[in-house]
Amino acid sequence: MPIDATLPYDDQNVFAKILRGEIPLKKVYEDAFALAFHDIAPQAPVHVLVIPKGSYVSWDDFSAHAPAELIAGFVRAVGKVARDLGLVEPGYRLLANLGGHGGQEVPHLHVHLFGGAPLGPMLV
Ligand code: IU
Repeated sequence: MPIDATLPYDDQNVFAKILRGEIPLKKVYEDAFALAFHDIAPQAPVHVLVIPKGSYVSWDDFSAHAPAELIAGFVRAVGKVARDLGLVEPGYRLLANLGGHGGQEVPHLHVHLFGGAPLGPMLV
């Protein structure tokens, strides 16, 4: 069920629990700015989620309100994860869903990193 991305941050959302270590995860990478882990329902041979450390509902919330150091650190982390997974060549896809029309289901900003096979054209 897609979320309303205009709602305040819910600190009981599943990724908040993952960040607090309350739920197990298949960790790929962690630093001061970001945590990356394997999606529980992968839609590609490689399907990793990268989330910022902090209470941000969506890309809109994060881009408007996060401190510049966190934004830079998060962006660097996303790139590093893809590089470390060996995805730069042959390539990969990044995706962030937002709100109802975007189909966002978890109300903590996450970037999907897809790779490991030719992904074909974007459907939308
Ligand atoms: P979306 O962009 O909010 O639609 O994507 C949420 C993703 O989070 C989706 O791919 C789920 O499979 C994934 N996920 C997860 O990895 N672990 C969980 O506990 C839950 C969802 I709930």
